[in-house]
Amino acid sequence: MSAEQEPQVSEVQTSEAQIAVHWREEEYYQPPAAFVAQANAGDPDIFERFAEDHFPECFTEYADLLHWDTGWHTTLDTSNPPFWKWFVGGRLNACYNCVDRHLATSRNKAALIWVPEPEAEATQAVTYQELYRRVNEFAAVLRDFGGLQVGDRVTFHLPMVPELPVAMLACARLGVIHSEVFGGFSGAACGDRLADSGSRILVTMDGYYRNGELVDHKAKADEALQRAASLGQQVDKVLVWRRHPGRYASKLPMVDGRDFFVDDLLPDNRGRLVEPVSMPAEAPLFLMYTSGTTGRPKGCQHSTGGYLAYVAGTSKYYQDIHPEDTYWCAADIGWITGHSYIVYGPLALGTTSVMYEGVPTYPDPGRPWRIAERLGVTIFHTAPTTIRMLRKLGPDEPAKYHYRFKHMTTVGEPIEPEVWRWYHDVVGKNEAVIVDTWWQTENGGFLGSTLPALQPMKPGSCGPGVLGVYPVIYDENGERVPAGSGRAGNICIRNPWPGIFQTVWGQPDRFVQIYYEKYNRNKGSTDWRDWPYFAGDGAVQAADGYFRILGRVDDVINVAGHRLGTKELESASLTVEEIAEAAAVPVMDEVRGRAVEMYVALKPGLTPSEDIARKVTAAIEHEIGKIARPANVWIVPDMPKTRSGKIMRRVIAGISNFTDVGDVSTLANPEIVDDIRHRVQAEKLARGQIPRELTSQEAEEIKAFGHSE
Ligand code: 6R9
Repeated sequence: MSAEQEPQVSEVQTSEAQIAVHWREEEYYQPPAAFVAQANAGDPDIFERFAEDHFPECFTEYADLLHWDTGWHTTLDTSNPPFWKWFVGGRLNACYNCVDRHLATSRNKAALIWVPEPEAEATQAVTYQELYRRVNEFAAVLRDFGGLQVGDRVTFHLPMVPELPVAMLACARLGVIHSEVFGGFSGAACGDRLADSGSRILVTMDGYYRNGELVDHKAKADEALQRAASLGQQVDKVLVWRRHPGRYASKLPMVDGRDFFVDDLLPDNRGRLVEPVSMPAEAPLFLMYTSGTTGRPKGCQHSTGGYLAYVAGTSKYYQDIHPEDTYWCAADIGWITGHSYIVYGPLALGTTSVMYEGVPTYPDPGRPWRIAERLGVTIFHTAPTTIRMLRKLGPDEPAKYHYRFKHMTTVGEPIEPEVWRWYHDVVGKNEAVIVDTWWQTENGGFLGSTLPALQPMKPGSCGPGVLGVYPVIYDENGERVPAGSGRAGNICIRNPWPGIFQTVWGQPDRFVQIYYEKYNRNKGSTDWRDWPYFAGDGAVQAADGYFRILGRVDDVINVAGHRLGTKELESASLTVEEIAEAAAVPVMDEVRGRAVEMYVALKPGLTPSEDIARKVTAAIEHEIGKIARPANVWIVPDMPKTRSGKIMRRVIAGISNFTDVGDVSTLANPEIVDDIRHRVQAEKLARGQIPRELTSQEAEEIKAFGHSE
């Protein structure tokens, strides 16, 4: 890629299969000299080391960052495509790599610094030595009291507390596969994941602070177990950490013989040590569930060796983590970003990783900057939705605090160039480099980004493929869409990389079908070149090789960086007795990027009411969680449908966003469109939900919505 290329004006082209995208090219920002001088990846020589003709051996550079009990004999085994195996023959333990091996040099250094939400409560520094103790003791509990063995699954439903990384690392120590469900998800959503993973143990917490309130979290456990049981999964034990040991914060009683306080179990395990189990590189380390086109969540299965090598390598070069950095990734560990870039990557490198319990704007939008100032944070990592919120509520707050970031990350959704510039100028005080990192739950680590000292930043673009990763844009027919053509298409990765997930837990056919079938050239081939990975995102590549990600091409709505499946939202709505049909669509939202709007049609003979709309919202909160709460629920007389009876989501998405609904002449009931439009748009205006004008890119997204049906 050549960064010096003249900014180019994209052409507008339209075809059935491709979206045309046109916008102003943004200007480059160069990394500050002070950053370049100290960067881990400062020598352009690195591009040569990771050049395509050095694939796959280039990734031994990442694997060499780890301690291996036994070396590997095959870097990449492609014999059973697309189930790639990395570092075959190698054995290691992820917990040993993140904890034990740092003791010799850094036992007194903070591994984690935990900031509770209540500002009066003291910050907790957990040294590597203490982490070692806590992990060992909890591993003893899991093994001896929980009866867990290598390969068993255990589900966590834990908030942002140090007990979460402790529990993850304890599992890793035992070779037990952890599956953390985001704490904000409902009990029902947790139950679905408990059942899918076949967990016999749930680890949860009584309560945690959020927005100034001590949330009763344990209340969700009963619901989760009930749901799991209804799906045929019996959970034997619930291990409950207490937010304040000895003081139970939940209103729900503990169930005798089933629920146990962890702080009651630990004293008997004081000082116990558990040998780290040496695991094959390709043994699963954890599952992380994500939404897709159908209702059933997908448990993305990540490996031990490939995954850990990949997050360590990308943390070193892209996060530029040095052992003496204080690194704060403000994501939730309940998402992949937290697994890779709060826990495994930073701890593998022996740095200090900051965790914050609560809401970034609590008690005011200066909070993150106070934390950064107090702890001397040097690297800051967050999502556009948080940046937008902090910019809206406290645009001048960063200037009031004396922190200095050398590096900042944005992840999870496209960032608008204006928001990027506020992040750069105000949060970064014009002295921090920014990396916009594009990747997914399935990927383990970054796929698209700039190497911070060596490639200039461009607001709104993530950059080129990362080291050793070769993205490409294909059109619907599998033809390559050239860089600089101004045309969008489906972004794919041509080659495997060590962080790629191994399969969808229990659904290997779905793994192949969703991610590889579309562009596979030859099913019998064991050549990785025939198996491009289909990411499910639309993208455009500029002439300089930088990618701009446009968003999902499947039926997934990205709300505040969280993937919500339309089918999950719709089936939740259908649990309301009065509802006959439901459709979920995205609407543009100033802070969250996208919000959800639900359209529902009632069973015959029923009259629309506020009460029914409220029930739909409650059902979604119950089935998924509050993050999925719809902005509006519209009860309509009928859905716009094709002659074959399919709901045309793009039409209602157009109505919700006040954009062109496109051609409706082929609908079975075209007359309904105007009817719905008048009702919905009049009501939105009455509610003060005045839409802003969409960018051409956003308008294209709405037009394409639901096209995968
Ligand atoms: C890590 C994570 C993945 C989806 C992905 C894409 C969107 C993530 C992005 C981005 C534009 C970025 N996405 N990073 N879009 N620029 N830097 O977010 O994983 O929760 O699985 O979401 O998020 O649409 O496909 P996940």
